[in-house]
Amino acid sequence: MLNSAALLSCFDPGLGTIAGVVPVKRCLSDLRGCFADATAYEQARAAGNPVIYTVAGVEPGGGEGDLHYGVGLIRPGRVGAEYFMTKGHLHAWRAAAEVYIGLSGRGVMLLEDEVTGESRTAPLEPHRVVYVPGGTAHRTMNTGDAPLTYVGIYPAKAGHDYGAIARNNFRCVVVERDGRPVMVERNQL
Ligand code: PAN
Ligand code: ZN
Repeated sequence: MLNSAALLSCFDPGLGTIAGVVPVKRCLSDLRGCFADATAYEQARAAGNPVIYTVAGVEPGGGEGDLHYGVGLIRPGRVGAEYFMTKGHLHAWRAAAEVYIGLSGRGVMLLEDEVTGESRTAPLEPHRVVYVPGGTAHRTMNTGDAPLTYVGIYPAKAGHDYGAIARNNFRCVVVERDGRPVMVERNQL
């Protein structure tokens, strides 16, 4: 039977919300270990525990061919030179790809091939679609001075594996240099 609540949702591209969906909130304390500059992180924590990003997820079904999607909002800001970011993850089902569509603001996605470690960035902003292939760790950063909002669409059975990132982190970080985002190796910061 067609469930109309699952067939149609109404999102606000500015607020990064979906009508009737309670978003998950991630605060600075949830991002412990993500930022390379531990001193800057502790200084920021001493000053407070702001919400860094929210994700409103829609999960209509868990069947073989189903899709899930979420609308995310990342606030603007930095910890040291590193932009506010998501935790980042691999999909538990490694083959699962994902499509990100920029809605408002300006950001960058950090993509890392799990097997080769090859890293690259892709701009995420309005009129841009970023295709995240399977087996690719992905993290999103707000590189602008307004909220970044986007939608991410992925197979229902993708699952989220945060463990590998928590253990090894991403090889690279994206930092602000001369007002622009630059990708550098974590151990060369
Ligand atoms: C997105 C992410 C969202 C938040 O919907 O879940 O950007 O990032 P973290 O999950 O890393 O906290 C997605 O990639 N789903 O698969
Ligand atoms: Zn994902």
